[in-house]
Amino acid sequence: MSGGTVASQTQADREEFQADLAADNLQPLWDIVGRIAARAPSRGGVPIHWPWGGLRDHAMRAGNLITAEEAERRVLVLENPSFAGEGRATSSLYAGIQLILPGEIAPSHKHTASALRLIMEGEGAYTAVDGERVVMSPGDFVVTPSNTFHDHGNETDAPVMWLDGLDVFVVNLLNAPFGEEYPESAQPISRPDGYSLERFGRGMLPHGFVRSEARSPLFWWPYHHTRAALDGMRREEQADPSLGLRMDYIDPTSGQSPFKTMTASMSLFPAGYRGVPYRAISGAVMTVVEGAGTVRVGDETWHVTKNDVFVVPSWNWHSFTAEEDLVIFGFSDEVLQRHLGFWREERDAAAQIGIRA
Ligand code: 1HN
Repeated sequence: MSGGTVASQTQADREEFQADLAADNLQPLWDIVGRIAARAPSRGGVPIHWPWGGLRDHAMRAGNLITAEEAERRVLVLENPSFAGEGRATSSLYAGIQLILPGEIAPSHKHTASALRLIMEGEGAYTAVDGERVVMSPGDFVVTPSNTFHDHGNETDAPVMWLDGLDVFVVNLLNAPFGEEYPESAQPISRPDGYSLERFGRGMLPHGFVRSEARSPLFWWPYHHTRAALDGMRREEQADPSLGLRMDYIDPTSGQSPFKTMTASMSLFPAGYRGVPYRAISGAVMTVVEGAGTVRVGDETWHVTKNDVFVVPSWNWHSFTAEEDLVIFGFSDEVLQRHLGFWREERDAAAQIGIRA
């Protein structure tokens, strides 16, 4: 016997066989294996850049057409053209620009999906999580852990906008979504504004505190703290050749990302920085918090400035160049990929030793 062809085999026989299989809910693996078990990642979406001017204009236009109450959340979803109609920014991440106008409330609800926010414009709107409000400023990072009631309100006289990130597609992959409206638009508040930062954000824990696996008790990371941490790092450390000076947000009671599904970080690229190309298996959504520079992702090159949003899909080479001090917020599925044992990253070794420009 040799491993040759099967005798007396025609295309028609195969097609008939395939039809018979399909009728019994079966598929020949040899036809679909390339689709279901690829040799390398290629379905992370395309690199894409949304300049802030357009995002802001569209968001303000939405503000004239629908209320936050009516919309429940007035959000423009950042959709990767690779996933048209699906609302995905990357294969696993959801991102959107949320606008809340003066006097509005985005009504309280909860759901399985976890959410993160990075404030882009406007000072003084609040988000309420589990009986506590935080009053937010640009650059602040706020999280809504899985299954916690949350509502947002703007009692100021200016619009407030932020970047939302959610793990809805991970939840949906596992068919695990549940959700519930709170009976009133705003949940009752039982603690002073920002109290969780006092209790959990100072390197101490209330005596006897019992950690819940499911959620970070800290849910607000003010930008002035983040920026001070990056400035300290800059004084004392060498920037990573690809990642600049990067700090990751953590749940202080676990030392890990506040989510099991998403990693969030803030990176400083000092003026004049020229990064070495890097790629990782985690797809990411990023936004410029301060400064300006150039971002290369795959075959794309963008000049980026404050509040621009862009997608770095999984396994795409990318690099950063800073004209002036450039601060970039990013979130990705890194923590999940690491937990699953899928993590991979690479640096362009040739560029690192100066063979390539
Ligand atoms: C959600 O609850 C918010 O709470 C924003 O602000 C975006 C997208 C999908 C599902 C739930 C919010 C969302 C969302």
